[in-house]
Amino acid sequence: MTDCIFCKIAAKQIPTKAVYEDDDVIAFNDTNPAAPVHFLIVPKQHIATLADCNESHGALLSKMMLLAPKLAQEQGCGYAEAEGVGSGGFKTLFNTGPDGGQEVYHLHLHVIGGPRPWRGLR
Ligand code: DGP
Repeated sequence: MTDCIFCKIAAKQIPTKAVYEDDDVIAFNDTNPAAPVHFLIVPKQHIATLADCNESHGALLSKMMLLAPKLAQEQGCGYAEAEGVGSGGFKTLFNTGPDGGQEVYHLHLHVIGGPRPWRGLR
């Protein structure tokens, strides 16, 4: 996918500071943050949308979902039940398709948090 901005970021063709990276995924801060903490967890493999995923993507999706609370913790908006409601927390969001507000057609999981108030996402 030569014209895909997130493929270019994953391939290091566009220098971007990663908050996390392994062989399968890269996570980096959103250029248009909706909250004090707003980063994206992005598979290195080009998949356009969540609606393009099937059972073969299960392990990848699981990795992305399980990374969200771990990286949120590292980025300062983690949540631990033991610390009680009112302490920390974050949103996770996949935008899918035009009516889902998707702008970049390369699968990504938004992780959005930090002390409120913040505007959230369109
Ligand atoms: P979505 O609407 O779910 O497709 O959101 C795409 C997000 O990607 C949007 O919040 C802004 C962010 N974004 C777009 N281009 C870039 C980029 O080149 N670098 C970074 N870090 N974020 C980008």
